[in-house]
Amino acid sequence: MGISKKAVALAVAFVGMLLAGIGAAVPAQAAADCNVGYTCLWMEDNSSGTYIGKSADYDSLVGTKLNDTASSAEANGGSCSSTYYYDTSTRSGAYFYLNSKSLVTANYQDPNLTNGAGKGTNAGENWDNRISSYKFSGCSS
Ligand SMILES: [Ca+2]
Ligand SMILES: [Ca+2]
Repeated sequence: MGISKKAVALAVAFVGMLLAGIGAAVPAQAAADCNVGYTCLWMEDNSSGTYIGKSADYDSLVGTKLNDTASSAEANGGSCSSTYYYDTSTRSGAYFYLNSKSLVTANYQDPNLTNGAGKGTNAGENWDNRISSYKFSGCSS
């Protein structure tokens, strides 16, 4: 009798924990926030889907889920006025750039890379599923 009562109590506690977990499992839309100091890419349009935020001065996206899959972008350099995005993994050739959201406050995001993207020489091209590297530019030291 004692044991089965204890088992019931444990089961009730366990279900309670599960329910609490379900309630807490709904995440805030944190991924849509591109924090200061970061450049951000999303796999889908409108800053949605799989997300990556990068704060290094430059990097290749090869080996990440966002290599050749990004469909929207936002730049928010903390001390760098823009982010350049390249088709190649070596930061050369065709590119476009976005300004820093916090420093320039204009032209800092593109919600749909299909119909042109940002500014720069190749800004009028289709940049959907194409970005393979980036670098911060216009940095103050
Ligand atoms: Ca995509
Ligand atoms: Ca590419």
